[in-house]
Parts: sequence; structure tokens; C-alpha cells
Amino acid sequence: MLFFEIRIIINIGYETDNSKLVKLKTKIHSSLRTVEWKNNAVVMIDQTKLPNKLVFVKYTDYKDVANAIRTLVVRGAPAIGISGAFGLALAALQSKAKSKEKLLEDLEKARNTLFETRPTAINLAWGLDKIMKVANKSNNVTEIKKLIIQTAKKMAEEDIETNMNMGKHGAALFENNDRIMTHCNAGALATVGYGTALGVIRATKESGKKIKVIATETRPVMQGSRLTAFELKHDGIDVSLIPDTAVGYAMFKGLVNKVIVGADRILRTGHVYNKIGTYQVAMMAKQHNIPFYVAAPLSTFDLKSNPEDVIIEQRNRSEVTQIGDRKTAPDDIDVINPAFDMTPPELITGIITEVGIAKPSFEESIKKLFKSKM
Ligand code: RUB
Repeated sequence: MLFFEIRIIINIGYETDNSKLVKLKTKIHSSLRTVEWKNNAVVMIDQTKLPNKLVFVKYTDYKDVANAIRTLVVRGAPAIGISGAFGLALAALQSKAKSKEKLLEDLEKARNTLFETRPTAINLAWGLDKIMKVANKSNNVTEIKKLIIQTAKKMAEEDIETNMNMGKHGAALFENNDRIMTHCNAGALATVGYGTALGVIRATKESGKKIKVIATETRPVMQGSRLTAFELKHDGIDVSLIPDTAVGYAMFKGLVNKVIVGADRILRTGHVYNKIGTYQVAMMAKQHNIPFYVAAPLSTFDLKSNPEDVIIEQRNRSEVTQIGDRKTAPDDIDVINPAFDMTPPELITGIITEVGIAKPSFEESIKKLFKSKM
């Protein structure tokens, strides 16, 4: 596998240490990019190493990008959408094709390899299809290569802009002294930068309101403790970490008055697919009369599928039977390890997007949001 580990780059102000937690000198959303295109290579933060080490990996082979998506080096719906697009840009550069037809064949093969890595987040298909459309419309090999790279870079820049706009819309829903629960990581690390749900939290804080965040640890991959707690703490946002099993306790005790999460796929009916455990959080919020918001860009919407069409990714049993190298379950135990679940629309108060907020009934209001974009 082609990659370099970069331990210290002074000009963007971070440092890493093998034994201690990573300490950053500047804000994550303004100083770091989760994934970017640099000198004909894709550079990304290896999120499997956080919060102990900040390691940047650099790929020049699209197959390594596919592997990075599969193994959660990069994760989070918008981030894997952009990584897929950059993966295709690498595939175009790698291709030795002399004709447009042959190059399109090579790209189609790369598209399939990248697409098969993770089935639930629709953003991956969105990123890949957008690039394939550009390739199909271009005239020749040189033009395809140039336009694919240009488009993928533009998509990455637009991702940040989209998140900032989502933040502006969403911040209006939050008030001074709100106590906001979030699940998994829908932050700068799940996107190119700034974040979706955490983008709204950032924008709320930037608007001068005082807020407190309660982050769930998000078993079994711990995106909440490893990534959300890390991100918010480094950016100076007041955050407390709780075990997933303390969601009911925290709501019952009044430690939470609003919830916001991200999404991996949203159907036209307002069914939301997000990290496993989201459904439980939403149910518990309903029980305690706590508003439950979802923040996601329009690229996370799948207007064609019905709930029965959506594939829920099932992940490796070892995520559940061990912590690191230590076994935490009997050998040969049967394991069910879904990575996502579905939250039905009746549990959702509002869906925050870059063009506005969808409210029940979702089918009509989602339609309106898409119309306003055209
Ligand atoms: C990530 C996950 C996140 C959404 C956030 O799962 O479920 O909550 O992707 O997306 P994984 P967004 O870590 O397994 O990829 O940033 O669009 O809200």
C-alpha cells in the first residue's frame, strides 16, 4: 500500500506524540482538512488513529482510497462522498488509456471498486456519479482528466460552504444555555471541514450563545469519544462524554434539552439512516419531549429509494467481541453488528439543510427544499 506517515507539519500548527493525546494549536475546523487533493494525491487524516495520534496518509492509487473508506481511515457520509470523487480523479491519472472509451471503461471499474466499500451512506454514490457524469460529457482523454480533478476539488470546497450554510440555518433553532446531545461524529471529521450537526453547534456558539454538548461514546467504533469529544474539546466547546447507555439517564435528569445528529441517508419521506443507536436516542427524546434535529446536506438525500431498498452495513464481529486486542466476549459467540439504523419521521422535529429546514410533514417540505435549489 502506498502511503506516508507525516508526524509534524509546523505550518498548519499541529503536533503528535505516540504516547499522549494529540494536542492542536489551532481550531480543527479552520486548520485541518479531513480530506484534500494535494499535488496529484489524496491526503487524509487517518481517523482510526485519533485521538492518540494525528497521522496524515497520502494515496496515489484509487484502490488504496477504496481500502481507506472500507477500513474507516476516512468515514462520515460527506467525507466519503468527496473521497470517492478524489478516488476517481486518481483512477483517471492512473489510467494509460489513449481513447475516451477506454478511459471511461477504466473509470467505471474504479467506480465499482469505490462504490462497493460502504453501502449505506448515499453520499458515496452521489460523489461517484457526479464525477462519472463529468467524464461522460467530456470530449477526450486530456479533458476528462483535467475536468475530473477540477470538479472533485470544487466539490470539496463546496462541502465546507454547504456546512457553513447549514450552520447559519440551524443556529436559529438553538438558544442561549441549551444543553445539546449528539451521537456519533457529524463534525469536521465527517466532512471536508466544519461539520454538519457539529457545524450547527459551532455556528450556534459563534453567534454568541452559550451552549453545552453531551456526546455519546458511540459503541462499538467510538466515533463519539474518539472524534466528537476530541473535536469539540480542541475547539473550546463545552462537552461532556457519556456512555451510550446513559442517554435515558441524561434526559431524565434534565441534562439535555435538544438533540442534533447527522445522517448517512435521508429518504423523501423523512426516514433518516444514521449511526447505530440514533433510533434509540430519538425514541428517548420523544419520551422526554425533547426536540430531535437532523443536519445533513442535500447530497445525503435519496429521493428514489424506499426503506426496504436501503442496505444496512453489517460490520466485523471483532468490533463487538474485543476492545483493541483484548477479548470482551466468549469465543464463537454469535454477533449482530449493524453500523446504522433507521429513525422514522414521526420522531424527527426538523431536518436542517444548506437551503433551509424541513419540518413535518416531511414529504412536502423536502420537495420544497429541492425545488428551491433549482
Ligand atoms: C458516520 C455516521 C455519521 C454520519 C454523519 O458513520 O453515522 O453520523 O455519517 O454524516 P461512520 P453527516 O463513522 O460509520 O461512517 O456529517 O452528513 O451528518
